[in-house]
Amino acid sequence: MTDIDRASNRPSGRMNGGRALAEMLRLAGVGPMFGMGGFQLLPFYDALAQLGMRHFLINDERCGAFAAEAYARVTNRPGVCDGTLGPGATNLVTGLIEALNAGTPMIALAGDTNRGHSWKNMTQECRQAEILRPAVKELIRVELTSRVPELLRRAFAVATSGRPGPVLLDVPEDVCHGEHDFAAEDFSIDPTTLNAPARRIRPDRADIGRAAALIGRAKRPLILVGGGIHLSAGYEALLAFAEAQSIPIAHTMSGKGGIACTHPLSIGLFGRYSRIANELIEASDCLLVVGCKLGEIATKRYALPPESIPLIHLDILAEEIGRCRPATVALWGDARAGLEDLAEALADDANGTRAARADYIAEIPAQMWAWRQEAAARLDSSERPIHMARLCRELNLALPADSILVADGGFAGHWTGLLYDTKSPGRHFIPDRGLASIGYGLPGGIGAALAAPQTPVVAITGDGGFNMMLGELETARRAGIGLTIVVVNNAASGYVKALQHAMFRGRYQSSDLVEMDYAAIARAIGCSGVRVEDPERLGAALREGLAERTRPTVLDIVVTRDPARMLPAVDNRTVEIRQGDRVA
Ligand SMILES: Cc1ncc(C[n+]2csc(CCOP(=O)(O)OP(=O)(O)O)c2C)c(N)n1
Ligand SMILES: [Mg+2]
Repeated sequence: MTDIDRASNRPSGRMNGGRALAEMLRLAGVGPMFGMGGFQLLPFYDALAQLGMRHFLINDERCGAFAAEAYARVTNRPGVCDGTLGPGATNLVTGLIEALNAGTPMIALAGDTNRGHSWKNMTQECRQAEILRPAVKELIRVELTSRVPELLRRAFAVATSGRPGPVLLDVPEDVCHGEHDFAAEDFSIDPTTLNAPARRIRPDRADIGRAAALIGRAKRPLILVGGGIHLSAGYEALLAFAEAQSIPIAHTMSGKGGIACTHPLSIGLFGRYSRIANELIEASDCLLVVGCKLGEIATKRYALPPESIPLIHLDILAEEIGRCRPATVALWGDARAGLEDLAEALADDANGTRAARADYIAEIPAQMWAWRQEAAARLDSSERPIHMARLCRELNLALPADSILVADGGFAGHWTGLLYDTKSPGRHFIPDRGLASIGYGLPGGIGAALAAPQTPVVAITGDGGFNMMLGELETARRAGIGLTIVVVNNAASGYVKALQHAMFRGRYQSSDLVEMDYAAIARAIGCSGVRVEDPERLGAALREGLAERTRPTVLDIVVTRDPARMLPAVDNRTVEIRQGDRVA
């Protein structure tokens, strides 16, 4: 819909607050919404029905927030979810914090008490604004029905500007049910605020000059990318800069897909788990950190990178720069804009620089080859129960370049973060590293599948995370989406069990799950379900799932039950990693 269409399609006249909310979201062109109704927001639901807008009932508001969050990641447009007064609103908290920490644009609506009766023990009344405020970038309380369009407009501006994030609109019952005479002019929205990033800022010229000088004279520079590269959609700028300057790129879990993992300049994951990247960081003489917070996992609990290496930090949030590691040069700005400016500043010497770095660049494929040789036994393993590395290899083989893999917060996310290879730049790997809650996989997969209906979407989740969300299989079935859900069935809260193995000599407490057949459960809900115990069957099962386009498929993958072998590598919080220790 063009802006003109939108403008000519403005409503006017007497309507309630719920209708005004829906009309504004319609003008904003939002995608499918996720929520669970309650009395307060019912006028909004009624308006959605009348306007023919897509809204999915979810079985837990947390999942609605997760689904909207994943939708936003795939589209860079704010995802929309809602919850009713009290428990509906409080159930949104986890998903909203995921969005807050990951910088994902979202609009959440929460019904609140009728102000004529607030503070008189209304049913479900709680101090929800206070509970939700630290979970969002901005909480906007709507006090007048007449201000609904204006404040929703504000919500979009906040959600997509600067570092994107979630905005919660707290809507009292009487505001939602109350009526107002609206003029057509009330319904306007700035089209630039409908996508993130709404606006781009460029780093200071002098800072770009200082950074370019550091990079220009470096012999072994490296780029470390985080999730900010996706928020900025800076893929072309990153690739152009790295190729022009012959600089390899390492990524965090969130930054995976900044360039294709299969690109010769990609050195894979760095931080807690790494193929070859950590060693290359140690040997680097200049690091350019792009859109990355340098948090605990990226830095192996602040052990990386060595303080002696000059570090340039490019980030949209000025206060993130220097939080965990002093920056030699701070570049405050949009990732794409900053990379473009650096490329321009260094363009004249690019040919000479590439020649000078030829030997350095030649090391990368050789090191990657050596790593692959060392990891081959695990990647090709035919052992039963299935080896996680083998599962990752089969995902690499089966998933086409345009597919999206959504990874849950359990150890499946770490395994795929390390071993899954995206084949083109973009949002092809979506892990919930904002808050790393388990349970994101299935609802995240729902949001991603609805955002990209033509794209193959696979969600990988632990059995514990899947148990949390089983009800959402009903949502996925009802939505009729061809989502493939890979359940890593180890009959355990595996990450916890592995840590108990490493730290408490195998004294396990509350880390075992009942052995279950998730394929049978899926079939009972009307989904397709395939249980896989033989690694040779993995490829065919994945292809079967990808081919199913109208209902979800659950692949129940029986993997190792040995807690000594559940993690992709030694966790440096529990044991010192020594030379020669295996890294998957
Ligand atoms: C909501 C939530 N609770 C607890 C944790 C801590 N945690 C991290 S991994 C993990 C184990 C999850 O089990 P499962 O989903 O089966 O994954 P596995 O590690 O077995 O692959 C737990 C409990 C978490 N990340 N999120
Ligand atoms: Mg498990």
